[in-house]
Amino acid sequence: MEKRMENLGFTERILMEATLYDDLFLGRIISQSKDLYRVALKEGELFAEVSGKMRHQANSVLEFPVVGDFVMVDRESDERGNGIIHAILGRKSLFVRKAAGKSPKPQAVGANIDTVFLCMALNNDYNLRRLERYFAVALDSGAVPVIVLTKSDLCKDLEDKIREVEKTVLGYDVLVTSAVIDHGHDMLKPYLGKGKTVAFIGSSGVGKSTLINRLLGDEVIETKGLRNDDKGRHTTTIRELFLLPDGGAVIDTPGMRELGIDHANIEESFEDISDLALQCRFHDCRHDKEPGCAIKKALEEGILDRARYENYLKLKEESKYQGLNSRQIEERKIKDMFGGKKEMKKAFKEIKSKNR
Ligand SMILES: Nc1nc2c(ncn2[C@@H]2O[C@H](COP(=O)(O)OP(=O)(O)OP(=O)(O)O)[C@@H](O)[C@H]2O)c(=O)[nH]1
Ligand SMILES: [Mg+2]
Ligand SMILES: [Zn+2]
Repeated sequence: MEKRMENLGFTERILMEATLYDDLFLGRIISQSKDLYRVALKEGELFAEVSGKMRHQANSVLEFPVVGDFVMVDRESDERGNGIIHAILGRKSLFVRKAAGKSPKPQAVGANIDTVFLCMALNNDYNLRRLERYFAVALDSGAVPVIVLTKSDLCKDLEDKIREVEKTVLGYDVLVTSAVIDHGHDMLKPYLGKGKTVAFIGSSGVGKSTLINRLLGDEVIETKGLRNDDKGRHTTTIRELFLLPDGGAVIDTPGMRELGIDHANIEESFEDISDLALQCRFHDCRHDKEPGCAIKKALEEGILDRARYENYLKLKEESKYQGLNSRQIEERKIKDMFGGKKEMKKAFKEIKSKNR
């Protein structure tokens, strides 16, 4: 039982915080299906929903539980009905993306993650610009990103790829795995262990669940076998937390088609570019036509990769609107362009009168 509590990540900090709640029981969210959560407790599991008060008081979807959250529930078993979740304990980290579709709402992917494995396959999934996007979001989550390059058996220029990736993630760890070559998953072991939680994130079909099965030592999660005919179909459909036999917890997530940015740490993930900008002659240099621009110089000399710089600008633009709804984004764009609604109307009037 001690081991189960450790595996569940019930650390000193969490146990202390839990003592603040009388008559409630500590649990951890292991999966979610619509409004119903699966919660693991010291002993056993139960289904639970959030309390009416919590639902009512939530200002954002991020205030609802997500897989990995530590929560306080009102019972130890659901034999007499679903449990009620009354509180979410302080989150150590939260990985947030922008939900797919038209509504730019944030969506939590997982909470209390120590290490987030950003998985990218070394076959046709390989894309440095997408990696930059994942890396920027991960750096803002509070979890430490580690890059996992999967399917190395399908790669012919491994050394070059590793070098490129290492340069892209500025010294963060880069691991190479293969599920075909035995024990390829051993690389991940140093990040796992008692009280630790790791999560796997990446496109569909890169081999996330395959790696997790290896770590679990069993085919717990459905994958597609070694067929590799995975074009466009998703195998994993829910986010789920598993306990590892050697200690610690692991979160599997469904492949993402695209990682929309809600929050990201662009400056840190492109620290090379931020550093260059400090060397521009003018502190408010726009790296456009100004003389003495260090970024332009680095681009010309090939020190800074143009595609990387363009992606930096793109991601920066995208994260500028973080956390806003579509109406707010429109207002912000108007403000950026004209300085405000009033100014926009004035500008339109002027254009109209000129065209007359
Ligand atoms: N050649 C090769 N194939 C692999 C490797 N790892 C996984 N695969 C295959 O890739 C396919 C997809 O693996 P999954 O583990 O289901 O991928 P996933 O990332 O969990 O995909 P989603 O659940 O859809 O997000 C399966 O057919 C695996 O057998 C590898 O290292 N090399
Ligand atoms: Mg999967
Ligand atoms: Zn400049």
